[in-house]
Amino acid sequence: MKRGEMSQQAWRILVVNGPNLNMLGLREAHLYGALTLEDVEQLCRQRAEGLGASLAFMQSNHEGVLVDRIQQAREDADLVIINPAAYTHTSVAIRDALLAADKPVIEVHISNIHKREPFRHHSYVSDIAVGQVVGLGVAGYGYAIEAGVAYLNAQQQD
Ligand code: DHK
Repeated sequence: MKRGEMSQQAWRILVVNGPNLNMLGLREAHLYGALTLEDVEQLCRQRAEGLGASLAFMQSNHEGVLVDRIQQAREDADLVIINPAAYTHTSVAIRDALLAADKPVIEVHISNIHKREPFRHHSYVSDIAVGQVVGLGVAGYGYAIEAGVAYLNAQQQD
């Protein structure tokens, strides 16, 4: 049975959030906005539901916890949407976990990392991702879900 089609199994989307994103709504509102992580989860659930996809949503401040959950995506997800936050710029382990999961990846950043400090310009994820959504605020998570479902549907037709 093919996923992502009416009356058949839904695409399974995993949304992964890295360190300090639990502080959304409190931290540096000029960069990250006023909405909380709970608001982001609700936005993601609504968008996924509208597209007939299922959603798992997680956040951790711990690299190993993120690695464990990403590895699990090999079995329980069709697409990984990830905002690795600070680990974007440091973590070979998260990159390797994404490669091991072997699922399409979309990278999200709330702020425009390319307009910020030089150490934020490099991402360990971007060259293994289908694409990036950067600098469009938390709305970027919704755009990533839309783009991800479109990508999965297109892949299925190939
Ligand atoms: C979030 C963070 O916490 C930073 O460490 C990244 C990213 C940028 C974001 O824009 O969502 O550099």
